[in-house]
Amino acid sequence: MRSSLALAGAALSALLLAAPVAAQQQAATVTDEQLRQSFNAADVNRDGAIDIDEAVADAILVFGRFDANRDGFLVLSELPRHSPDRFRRADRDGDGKLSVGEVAADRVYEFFLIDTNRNGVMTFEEVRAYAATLRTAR
Ligand SMILES: [Ca+2]
Ligand SMILES: [Ca+2]
Ligand SMILES: [Ca+2]
Repeated sequence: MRSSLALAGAALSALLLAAPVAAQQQAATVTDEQLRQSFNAADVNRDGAIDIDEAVADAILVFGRFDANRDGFLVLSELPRHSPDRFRRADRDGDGKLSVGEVAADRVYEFFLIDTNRNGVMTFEEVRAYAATLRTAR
C-alpha cells in the first residue's frame, strides 16, 4: 500500500511538472490554480477531461522539456523536484535513468489510480482528489 502510493507520487509529479510556475515547489505545496494549469495543458482537445492518449502525450511532452542534454533519458539531476526514492521506483530496469517508455508506463499506472469512477477519463476533480491523498500521505 505504502509503496504503491509512493510510486503514484512519482507519476503525479510528472503531471505537476507541466506547470512552469510549479517547477521550484514540492508537490505538497502545489495550489489548485497550478494544478489547473497542468490539467488544461494536458487537455489537448479542451473537453474538460484527460483521456489516456492525452495523459501519455503529456508525459512524453514533459519528458522532452526536462531532458536537458537531449540524450533521450532523464537522470535525477534533470529532475530537481524528484526525490531519489521516487526516481528509483519509476526506474523499472534500475539503470539509473528514466526512458520515455518508463515515464509513459508510470503515467498509465497513475491514470488508472486517478480515474476512480473508471469512466476512462480523468476529470479535474479526480486529479485534485488524488493530489490531496498524496499531501496527506506525507
Ligand atoms: Ca481531453
Ligand atoms: Ca531506466
Ligand atoms: Ca474519471
